[in-house]
Amino acid sequence: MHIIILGPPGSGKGTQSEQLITTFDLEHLSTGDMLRGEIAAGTELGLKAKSVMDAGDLVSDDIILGMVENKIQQSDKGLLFDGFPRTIPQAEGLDKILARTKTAVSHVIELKIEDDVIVERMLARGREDDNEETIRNRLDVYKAQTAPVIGHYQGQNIVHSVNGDQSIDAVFSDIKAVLTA
Ligand code: B4P
Repeated sequence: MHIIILGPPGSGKGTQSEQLITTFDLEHLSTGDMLRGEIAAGTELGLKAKSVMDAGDLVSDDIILGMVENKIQQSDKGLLFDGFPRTIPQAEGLDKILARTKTAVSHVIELKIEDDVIVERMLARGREDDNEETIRNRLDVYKAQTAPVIGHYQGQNIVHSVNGDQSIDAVFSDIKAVLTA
């Protein structure tokens, strides 16, 4: 079982992923965490990614797909993709990588939540890229580039929408119901 958790920035993808990997014994693949790891390690990739992330834009598809492919090849478990794919080319790239491993995505969980709730949550989180101007840009980028990814999977009947504007436990319980149905 490979699962994708999708949703606007700050919708709680990382928060839900922490519980999901334990309950369903999955490997967590968060492109945001991987990029922050590269920044913390001061790598060339991290240096390139930092200014893009601080502006709330997306890191290039080539960089992301390269990072993800390495991680998929090293894993022998079901994967939880958190914050990836964020563009149609990333979704198409993932299809090709998984086809080479003779596996496929089994569920796409879409977290739904209003912009104003997101802005409030992210300002409270206070990460380096969490100022109001950057957050608003990330929401625009989500609508333009990431929301179409849902359409990419809709034809396969594997997309499930969950209300992200509930307590952390209530969101988790809704996702669990989808995955155990
Ligand atoms: P990400 O690291 O993916 O993070 P995110 O979208 O900001 O947050 P997430 O949805 O995980 O929210 P969280 O659980 O933290 O992306 C960061 C940046 O990296 C992107 O802007 C982009 O530049 C780059 N990037 C990453 N992947 C990329 C890709 N594939 N392609 C190109 N670029 C990429 O929750 C947010 C806050 O809400 C937390 O404080 C949390 O405690 C709180 N919260 C969560 N659930 C809650 C609930 N139910 N109720 C109340 N509060 C809640």
